[in-house]
Amino acid sequence: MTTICTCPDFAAAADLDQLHAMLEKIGVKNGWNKPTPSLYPEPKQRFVPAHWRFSATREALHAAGRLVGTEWAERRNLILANPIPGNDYATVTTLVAAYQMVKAGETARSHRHTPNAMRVVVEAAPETYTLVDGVNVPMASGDVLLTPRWAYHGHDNRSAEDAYWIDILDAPLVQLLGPMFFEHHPEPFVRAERTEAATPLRFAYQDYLTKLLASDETAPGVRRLHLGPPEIDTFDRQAVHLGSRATWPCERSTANRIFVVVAGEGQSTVGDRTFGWQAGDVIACPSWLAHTHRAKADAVLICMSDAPVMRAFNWLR
Ligand code: GTQ
Ligand code: FE2
Repeated sequence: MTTICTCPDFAAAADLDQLHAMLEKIGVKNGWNKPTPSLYPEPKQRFVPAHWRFSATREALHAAGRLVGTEWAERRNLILANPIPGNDYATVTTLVAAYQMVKAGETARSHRHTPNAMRVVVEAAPETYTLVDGVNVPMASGDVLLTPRWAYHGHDNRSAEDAYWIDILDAPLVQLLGPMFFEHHPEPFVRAERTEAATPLRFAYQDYLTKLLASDETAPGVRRLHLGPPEIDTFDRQAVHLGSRATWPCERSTANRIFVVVAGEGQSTVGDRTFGWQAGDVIACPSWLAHTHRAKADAVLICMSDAPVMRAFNWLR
């Protein structure tokens, strides 16, 4: 088979319109006809500030608990998709948050995936576990639990109370870059025998709260504690304590953040939006927007941030 060259006669282009039409024929776009980077001296944020109330989603999870079984739903979760047109997943550009509920006596089978995950527990009675690589990790209210990429993990609620928590995953970043892999555990759900309450994958509430309260103030009434070592490369987490009526002003940054309220009450202004919050609530704080957090009553927040990604490529400002 021979192909006949149907190249446009560029030499005959009399004006830009003709040239642009010819460019179409060879499958290229002109780069001079659209806004150049110099017209965007600063990041334009597509995602918006947003807030979700645990009090509302708790009821929704309860109804889902009646209608959706963990035998066929991989996870019974509610995705906190940022409310912008066309988005049904990401909470901020790189991260997704979801509420999840595992009923009393119920299990969610083990799987593994390339996205990294963590959980902030809202309500869980003793003997509620997340299984990581075959070991039970206890879940209690306020605990922060890490599930690094490719670790097998499932959930096992052996208590008599339904358990509620918030998942944070870097799945939107993985989708953006491409390396998305997922596998079920080869066996149906197996209960783990071994329990490890003290592991680098668990930040127990009482432990980190004690350290947080013993740390120096970074602003009047504001204390912050990094929950590390990292274990996860793409996002970090900080516990923040705001004393009653303390205000924590945060400058805009290229890092995207998600806040989870662990305790207390207050209000946050993100960009031009203000949200009143309580324990269990989630706030999306997209990059390059200033934000301020105020406590009405002593409050503990967990702040997840993709700063490690920005820092790795020297884009953190
Ligand atoms: O618990 O393993 O919210 O894999 C989304 C994906 C939770 C989990 C989510 C997940 C999980
Ligand atoms: Fe998972």
